[in-house]
Amino acid sequence: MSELPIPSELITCLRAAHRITALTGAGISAESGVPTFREAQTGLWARYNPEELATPEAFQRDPKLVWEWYAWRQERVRQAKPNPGHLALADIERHAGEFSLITQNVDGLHRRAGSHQVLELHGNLFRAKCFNEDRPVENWPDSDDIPPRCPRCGGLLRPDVVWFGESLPVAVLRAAEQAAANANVFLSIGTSSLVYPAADLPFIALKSGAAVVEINPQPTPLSPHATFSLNGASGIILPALAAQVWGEQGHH
Ligand code: BV8
Repeated sequence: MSELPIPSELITCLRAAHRITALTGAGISAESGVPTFREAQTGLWARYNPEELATPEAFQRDPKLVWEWYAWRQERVRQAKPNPGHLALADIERHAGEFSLITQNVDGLHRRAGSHQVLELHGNLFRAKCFNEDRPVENWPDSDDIPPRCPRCGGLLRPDVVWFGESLPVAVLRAAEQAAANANVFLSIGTSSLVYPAADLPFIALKSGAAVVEINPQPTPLSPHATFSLNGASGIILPALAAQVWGEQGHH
């Protein structure tokens, strides 16, 4: 792996950090072949805007359509595997001091890469909950119903993800805000920094005096405020960063 030019000040900063916090978005899963949230959807779903589908209104209007969109995304993720960016973050969790990983992603790829502490701000694609009770449902009897029905109350099942206009899980968001406020270095990786309250987290870190590192091939609203901007793919940059700071062999 050719040594990527990671700024030497950043290497020094990461080595000196007692606490590192990382926030990831859909971009970290792009190299696993999982389309980012705003990338044009393919095939049947090309005509839909994800921001319109990922809402309680869309589900109430057409529960079958929304359930099938998530079933399609589950299938895409099952066929995907963690990429070197996910694996590097699992390495960093093992070798850095205190490390917190916060993700906006619902694909579960960080856990499949070996990360243990993962704060899932927006839930998880592979969990379902009852739309009426707003309580998780682990399994349900086979049936042709789409969406399936809650075995407890007969209500419709829905994906256990946070839709636009819905609140984030309070405990998870509070832990994420703490991890941002206590970080010496905050890594913002593969996110367009457009969706709130997740997009607030790097600013909480900045206010607490942290160095903010943005890893993204494109500029975002965070870029002008970042201490370091590494303009490239996370699957390339994160293994190089892990290797140069913690001496880990990057995942080839
Ligand atoms: C809330 C789960 C209120 C579902 C998601 C008007 C009406 C209603 C709400 C609002 C409104 N205006 C503002 C809001 C608030 C709204 C919001 O922020 N909207 C935005 C669009 C303006 N937020 C909410 O609604 C949140 N809830 O505010 O509740 C409330 C308050 C009190 C009480 C009650 C209610 C809920 C937000 C959560 C929505 N759910 N996902 C699902 O996945 O189906 S968000 C969804 O977008 C994804 O989770 C994703 O995380 C998120 C952001 O997308 P990104 O992850 O950044 O991905 P994106 O595609 O955008 O960008 C990819 C990036 O990667 C790019 O920058 C690209 O350059 C980069 N990249 C590409 N390749 C690579 C790469 N980077 C590195 N390496 C690569 N190889």
